[in-house]
Amino acid sequence: TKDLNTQDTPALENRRRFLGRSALLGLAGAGVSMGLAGCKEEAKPAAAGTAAAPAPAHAASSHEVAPGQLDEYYHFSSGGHSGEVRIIGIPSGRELRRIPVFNIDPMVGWGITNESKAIIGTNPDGSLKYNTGDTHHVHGSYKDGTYDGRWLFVNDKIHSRIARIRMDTMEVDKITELPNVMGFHGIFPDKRDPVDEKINYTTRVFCGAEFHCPLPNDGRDLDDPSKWGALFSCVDAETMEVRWQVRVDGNMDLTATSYDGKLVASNQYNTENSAELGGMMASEHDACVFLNVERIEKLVKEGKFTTIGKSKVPVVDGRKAANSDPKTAVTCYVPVGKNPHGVNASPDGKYFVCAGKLSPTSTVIELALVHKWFAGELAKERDAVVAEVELGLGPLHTGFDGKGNAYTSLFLDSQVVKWNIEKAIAFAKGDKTAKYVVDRLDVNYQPGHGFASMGETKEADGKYFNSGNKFSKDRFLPVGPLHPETEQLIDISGEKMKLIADHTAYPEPHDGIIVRRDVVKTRKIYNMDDFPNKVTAETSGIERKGNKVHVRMLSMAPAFSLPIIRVKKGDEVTLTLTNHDKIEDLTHGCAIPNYNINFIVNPQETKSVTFKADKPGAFWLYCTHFCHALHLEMRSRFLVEA
Ligand code: K7E
Ligand code: RUQ
Ligand code: CUA
Ligand code: CA
Repeated sequence: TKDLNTQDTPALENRRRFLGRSALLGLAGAGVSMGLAGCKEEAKPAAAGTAAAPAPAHAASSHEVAPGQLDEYYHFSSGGHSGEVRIIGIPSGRELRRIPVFNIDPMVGWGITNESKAIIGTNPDGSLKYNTGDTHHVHGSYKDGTYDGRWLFVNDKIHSRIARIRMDTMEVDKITELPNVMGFHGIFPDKRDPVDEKINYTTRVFCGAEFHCPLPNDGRDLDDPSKWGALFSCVDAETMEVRWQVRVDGNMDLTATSYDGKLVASNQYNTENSAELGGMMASEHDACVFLNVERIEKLVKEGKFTTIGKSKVPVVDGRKAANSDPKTAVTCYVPVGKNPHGVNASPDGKYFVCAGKLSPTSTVIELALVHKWFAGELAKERDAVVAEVELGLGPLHTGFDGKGNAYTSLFLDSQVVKWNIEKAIAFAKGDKTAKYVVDRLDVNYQPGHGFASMGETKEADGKYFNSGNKFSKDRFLPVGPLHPETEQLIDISGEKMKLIADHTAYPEPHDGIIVRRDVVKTRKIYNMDDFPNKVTAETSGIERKGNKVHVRMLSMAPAFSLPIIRVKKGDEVTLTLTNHDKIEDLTHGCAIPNYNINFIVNPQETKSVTFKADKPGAFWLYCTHFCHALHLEMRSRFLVEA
């Protein structure tokens, strides 16, 4: 690209030399193999004295969380194709909890109990519709530009579902499948209403679709990808219903919302609308598409939309051909560096940063200028770009410290680069003395997402930065061909970044948020009355209606209320269990051997399972969760008559 700004440091040059020719050649030719080439070169661990040599062990620092001490932050992390979400303490790296979302978790009984199955979604025969998921991005609901501690939202890239986690119990309470969408990747809640000044909190969640597919995807147009399309979706945060969709040109990767609530952005690496790898890399520029929420909702209100297939969700046309007049357009396609991955909004609300991936640059787009374009006062979309500066090879994601600095991950260079946004803009405007690169830090290895403490809120505090690395190689004890991932914790409070810890993660976290601990307010125990099917001492017992048997039982350490549960072979058994213990942390489990039943009930919680008693015999229903000195004795006889 002609308008590429270059500002390199000697350190980067050394590192590139080490990375070897293949990666650079790959980049020069926009080669398909560039990503792999970078990894392969660095996989030779013995290159001592180079940037990739293991960092020296760090002495215990002030970041240590001593036994009995609590962390300063919660890190809510996606779990990738494990389908879950994790909660980690920062700075300790302690894994505090796993939240099953799209996966099955026998520990809590997620995907096993009737209640969790109803949330995940079932087939007419009661079996789960899906039991896999791919979570990439977790984001919290907002109020006044910062987290309100109410909800987390997370995407499922495989089956295009959005899940909501209530933060008082850290459990999923709703899952919605997006119609006519494939590869739902970017997700971001809005920060305020686009019109109503009084609504300063999250009411919508936006979802980008990465893969084109036939519309509707019912067997038509299989051999004509030119007819396939990608839809951007808006989900109501409260009801979790899909409010509307917009058909765009090109695909959508990640998503970010503006602090003024008016615009939402999605980076596009396939503006070519291609179905093939080569075609997706054909253009010199791709785009960051901005969607005008107020205008879209006006069109929906006026009935100016279509629907697709069986879906009743209004679909507005956001393609270029239908949006040539900026003053009425619902979409603005701002050209950015080739095949970008990632778009992030700066905490001051002024900029959106897109990273190039196949271009070594980061593009800074000024929100006010995008607004100007929508007002018909900016000549070209590209004029909204205020800087496009070189950072290094394979830039992906960007975090912010709230002090005007951005931190971009460089996948190929295996670095995090700290750069100053205003200086980058000054440099791009012609001030070649403006040193925008502040610092570089080698990470181990190949970083994906990087994110800072409170970095996606107005309260970005510039304390910690988490680098989610895709390869750990030699950083941990070998555990077989499959390695853990490395989450590296970086102290960003000073001018220079300081690597303070290597934390392991089960594959594969992508993105996360680091939230101040005072934001999160969880319940100590459940409220029994929140469960309409709760079992009390009065209702405990066995009720038969034909071959349907309802077993109502309660648990109180160290016993279940029914010592014997007798049914007949062929009965359909529903077992409802309420934990009557009120002591915080006193959880019981319920497992039935040979019947594949396994779940827990927390204090004052109720859960149920339904299954067919198809195996005659005696089975010990036992407590799985160590609860009492007589935990092992906490069991009942489940007797199935032949
Ligand atoms: Cu870069 Cu899905 Cu956010 Cu992974 S995506 S890293
Ligand atoms: S028993 S404390 Cu299996 Cu040793 Cu659990
Ligand atoms: Cu109840 Cu163990
Ligand atoms: Ca492209």
